[in-house]
Amino acid sequence: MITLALSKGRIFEETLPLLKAAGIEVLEDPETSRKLILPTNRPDVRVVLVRATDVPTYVQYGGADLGVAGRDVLIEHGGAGLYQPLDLRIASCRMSVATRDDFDYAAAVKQGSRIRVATKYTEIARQHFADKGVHVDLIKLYGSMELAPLTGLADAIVDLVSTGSTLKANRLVEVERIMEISSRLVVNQAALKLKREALRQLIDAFASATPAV
Ligand code: PRT
Ligand code: MG
Repeated sequence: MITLALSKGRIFEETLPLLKAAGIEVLEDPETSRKLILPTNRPDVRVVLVRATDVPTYVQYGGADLGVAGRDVLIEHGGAGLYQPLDLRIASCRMSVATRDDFDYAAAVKQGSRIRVATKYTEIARQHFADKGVHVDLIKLYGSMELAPLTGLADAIVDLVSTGSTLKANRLVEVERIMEISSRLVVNQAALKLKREALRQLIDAFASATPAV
């Protein structure tokens, strides 16, 4: 049996065409089914639904043989025990710094002031500001980051931006792009040895279905 870990929503939706190219069809819709283990047309392949941030953990400890996770999630997780053979170029967005439109971020950086930054992505933020030599106080949040600058909790946020409409709706502006984000295939290293043939086939099929840069 091969177990693939996916999160509901954009990653599931955008992985479906890649699975299809590999001859795999998921037999139930996660939006209507309450099942957490979904069968496929291949008796030897199943999909497990987990939180996006739990995908690397499932694959690391062998709860799944492989999975699909955002670069953001993988950096925050650390990537230990994971083989990352392929950038699938799906669920693309960018990691950015955003502030209220009346906050002068460039001036604060230039003056060397301590900046309060709220984020769910503390590892990416820590590395980014350390590389820039900017002093920050990081405030860990688990959601609704956009609210932090509006309430005075923080001067800035580090968050994912796709269309920019969430920032706009909250009168925030993107002041710095940190990195481009897309989702990768991650594989359990022990499984890669034990189920070599089957996993290789799957990785190759995914690679063929992934558009070149
Ligand atoms: O939602 P939940 O709390 O269950 O988990 P999650 O947010 O970790 O999962 P999900 O499915 O929302 O995201 C999974 C992965 O998709 C992330 O790890 C990213 O790699 C990728 N991705 C791509 C995004 C976005 N685009 C995105 N736009 N993840 C989140 N967003 C959010 C962003 O945080 C912000 O709130 O969408 C909002 C911004 O979107 P725009 O279009 O308004 O700019
Ligand atoms: Mg989300």
